[in-house]
Amino acid sequence: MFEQIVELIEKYDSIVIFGHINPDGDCYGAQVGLRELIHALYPNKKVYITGTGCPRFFSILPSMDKIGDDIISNSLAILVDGNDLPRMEDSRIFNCKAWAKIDHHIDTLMFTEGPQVVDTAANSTCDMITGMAMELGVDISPLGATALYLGTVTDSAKFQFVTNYSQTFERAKYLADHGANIELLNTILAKTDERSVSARGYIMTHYKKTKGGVIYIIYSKEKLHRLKLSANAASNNVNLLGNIEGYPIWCSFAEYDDGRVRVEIRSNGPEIQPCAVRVGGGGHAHASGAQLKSLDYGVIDDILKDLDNTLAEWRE
Ligand SMILES: [Mn+2]
Repeated sequence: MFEQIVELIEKYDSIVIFGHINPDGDCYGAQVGLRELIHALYPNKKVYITGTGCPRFFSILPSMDKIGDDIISNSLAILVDGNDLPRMEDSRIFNCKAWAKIDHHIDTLMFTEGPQVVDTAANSTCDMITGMAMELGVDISPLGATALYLGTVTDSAKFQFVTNYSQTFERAKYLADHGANIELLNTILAKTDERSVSARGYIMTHYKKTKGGVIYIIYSKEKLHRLKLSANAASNNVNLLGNIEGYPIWCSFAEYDDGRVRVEIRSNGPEIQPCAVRVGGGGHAHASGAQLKSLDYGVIDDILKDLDNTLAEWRE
């Protein structure tokens, strides 16, 4: 499955692994894990990870590399956990020498720059890279195993959203066998603080409902400042509004300080990815996102109407 990508890796002494905008545990874990995998196969290659990563885990996993433009322009780029070049956080990806992609998001067929492996049935990109390590017979380092476990557990919401349990647990076993520090990861993942607790209280008591039964919450930047919450942190809390009986779609709109708006949509009923695509976003069938240029209530209203229609059709 990964032959073409491995062939390309063989040709380059310098490789930069790129993750998406608003990096999460899967994107960061895949970057670190893939680097460990490549180093296990080719100890002399220079492999860099770029972007902001997840600083929360820097006490047990590596921080990100600072890479000069000269390195970028002489390297193979590998995109992980994202569809396409413009989705990557470090926009210098356009200046690389060659490209390859490993991802589990629904393919929009925009990536034509090189070989790619896309598995939309995989729960996480980390799960795919674990499969890659097993397929290639690689003994991944404990650090790589810990990083890959991070994405495996976060993107599946602690093994709740899994398409193939037998395969996922087989891969998780490989990571445990290779020294993944699961206890320490669990401790970091479970930690919260009082500010987050009060923000959660606000979210769970201030959501709204459309006529059609879609649950939503809109955070202006003023509201976020009052809550002492970043737009990303608010967006990452979208599942607080999930799984409420009778409301299969829930979503949030959070305004960044620069005026852009992050949209997150989730569903345990109809597929909502097409609605995200219609406003320039994308993702998974039941978990998608998008970004709006500004907090335009007309546009938000259109998205909510689109979701209402999707829900109505599904209920028929
Ligand atoms: Mn992912």
